[in-house]
Formats: sequence, structure tokens, C-alpha cells
Amino acid sequence: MRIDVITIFPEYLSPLDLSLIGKARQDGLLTVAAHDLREFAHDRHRSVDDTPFGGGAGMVMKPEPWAEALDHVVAHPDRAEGQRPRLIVPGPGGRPFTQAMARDFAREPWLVFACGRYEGIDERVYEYSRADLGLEVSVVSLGDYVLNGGEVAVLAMVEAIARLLPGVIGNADSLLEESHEDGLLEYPLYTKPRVWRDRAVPDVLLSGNHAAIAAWRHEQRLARTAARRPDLLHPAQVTVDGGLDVDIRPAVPADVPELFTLTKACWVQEAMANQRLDIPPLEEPIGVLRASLDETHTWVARHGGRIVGSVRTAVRGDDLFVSRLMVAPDLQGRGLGRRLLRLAEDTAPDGTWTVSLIAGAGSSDNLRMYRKAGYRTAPGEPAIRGTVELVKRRRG
Ligand code: JD8
Repeated sequence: MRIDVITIFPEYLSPLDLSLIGKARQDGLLTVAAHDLREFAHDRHRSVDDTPFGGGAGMVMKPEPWAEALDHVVAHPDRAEGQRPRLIVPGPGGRPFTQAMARDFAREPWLVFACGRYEGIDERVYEYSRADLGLEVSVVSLGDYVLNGGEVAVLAMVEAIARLLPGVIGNADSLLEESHEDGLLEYPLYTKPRVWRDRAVPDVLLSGNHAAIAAWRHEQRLARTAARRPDLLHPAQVTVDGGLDVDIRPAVPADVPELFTLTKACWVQEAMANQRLDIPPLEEPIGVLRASLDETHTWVARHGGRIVGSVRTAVRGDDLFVSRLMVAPDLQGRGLGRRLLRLAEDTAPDGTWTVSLIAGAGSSDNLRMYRKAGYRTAPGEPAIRGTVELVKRRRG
């Protein structure tokens, strides 16, 4: 990737000589060139700013030096004829810079950053870049606070973009585990010593129990995200009772006809997601459902008098088996499935060490929810082809 930066303070970008970005440049993965805007100003004082038309405080960057600088950069001799960079202009009024944008920019072969100063750049420079130079122009903001110019934003954006380039970060897997990649903040970190100034590392991290560690870390990530960045969570995840107003009770025989119908509606979705019809809940006759109420714990959730969800549990030795977790198709994605799952988990009697369930291998929404809830794929082959067996270790 090639990056050109136009600025009146090229020295501001010297941090890009250091660390991982410096190494990537040495390794030829990345080229960064800083251009001094003043070299494109030709009056005695090399002035790049002037007073604003229409009045107002401060100064505005003049269009002529910008146009010359952009002409110069876009005509770079190493670049193929007709190739055009993307132009990124940092500005407090831009679209907020996100990890998704960093990924998007990292796919481009060539980026140009234009660093404004003073009150900003004459608006005609944006028009000229689009219309005459044929550039896609993105005004991007680092965040909701005021900087004096675009240089600091460029440092941040170039770092976020360059670390996504193939080969810049040794272990590509580590990129996948980061916050802002999967929507939750990081879990807390600890290293040696085990006890430091009377503060011990949480016991679970020393237990050697990888499932328990994963479950603990997941809980920490959820709690942190709810506390610091509730905007990243689904509303139903922020507080336990923040979801739909539902009444959850043990199922009774009078619920069976309606529960039977809801089951079919929900598992038609499953049949489509997994491209098969031989799924037990779809095939089950109503009499078998009736009998299951005596052999399992089944709950139904009602909203406005109507059954909108259900879940079933059965104790099998030291495992709690959860099945028939369903939410009416029109009410999915509001956290009700998660609530029913939590309720099922909470009913596990003492002496139950794991909670397990089976999901269709093609049910990606369900699988994502189960993983977020701390479930992990059970070792070994699943008993039923096309399914995934999931297990979660209970806490404490
Ligand atoms: C570019 C000039 C300063 C902008 C008066 C003083 C980004 N998140 C961000 N906050 N601020 C900037 C930013 C600020 C800039 C320039 C970026 C060029 N200024 C001006 C207008 C109001 N101040 C930014 N990215």
C-alpha cells in the first residue's frame, strides 16, 4: 500500500518511522510519503491561509497550494496510468472513523491524506478533487473532540489501517480476537506475579480449566461493555430485564396446541437455514409434545397473552440438557432467547457441572448467540450429522 500525506507539518508524522509501522515500511509492505504543503505556495511568505469570505474567526486554507499539491501527488510516476488514490480528509465534521472503515481503507492500494489546519480547507478543494481529479473523497473524524489539525487523526488512522495489511502483524489470528472486531470490549489482563501488593490474580485464571476461563472472560467482556459502551450492545443485553415485557411460566397441558404451532413456525426457519426437513421438532406429533411436559421442564413465555417463546431442560447426570429454545419469528433478535437460555441455566440443580445443547450447523444466528452466551463446541464428532454440540461449564 502507498500512503501520501499532505501537511504543513511533515515532521508531525515522524512516529510512523517507529515500531510496527516503521518495520512494515522497511519490509516494503507500506510506503509513506509526507509532502509539505508550503512547497506548493509560491508567494514570498509561502502562505497557505487567508481570511474567510463572509467573515468569522480564524483563517481558511487557500485552494491554490492544495490543488497543486494534489496534482503533484496524484501524478506519482510509480503509479499505473489512470490509477487514482482515495482521498481522506480528517475533519471534526466527518463520518466517525471505525474499525469497519479501517478494514475498508486497508483494501485500497493507494491512500492520500490531506491534513487541514486553521479553520479548515476552502470547500472548492473537495469539489476539485472529486470532479477534476476523479478521486473518491471521504471526510473522516477521529472522534467527538476538537483537535488543531488533521495530523494526529492521520497518525491514528494510518496505524489502524497499516496493522491490517497482510504481514504487518505476525500472528494474523490475534486480529480476530480484538474488541471492535466482534463487538465486545476486551477482558481484563493479568501477568506475573500471582500476588502483587496484596492483590491476587482471579483464581479462575490459575485453575487450568479452559472452559471456565473462557466463560469468565466472556462475562467480564459483557459486563465491561455494558458499563462503558452500552451503545455496542443489543438493548436486551444491557440489563437483564431491558427486553420484551414477557411472563415466563412452566408449561401446562393447555399450552400444548399453541406451543405445537409455535414450534413448527420456528423450526421451518431451521429447516431453511440447514436445508433439511428431518429435524425432530418439525416431525414431532402433538401427542409426543404433550408427553414431554411430564418428562422435562418446559417453560413458555407469553407476551400480550400469546406464547412467544419456550425452552425445555432435562437433567442427565451432571449435565443439564437444554432443547427446544424458540422465539416467535417476529420477535427474534430482542434478547428473549438469551433470557430463556439464562432461565434454563439457572434451573440447573446442584451437582450439575455442564449445560449442553445442540444446534443446526447452518443456524448461524443461533450459533452466534450461543457463543456470546459462553457456549463452546463440544469435543468429538456430533451424534447427529449437520449439527453442532455445544457445552458451557457452570460457574462455581
Ligand atoms: C482537521 C483544522 C481545527 C476544525 C475549528 C480548531 C479529526 N476528531 C477531530 N477533531 N478535530 C479534528 C480536526 C480538526 C481540524 C482539522 C481535523 C483541520 N482543524 C479546526 C474546525 C473548527 N478547529 C478531528 N479528524
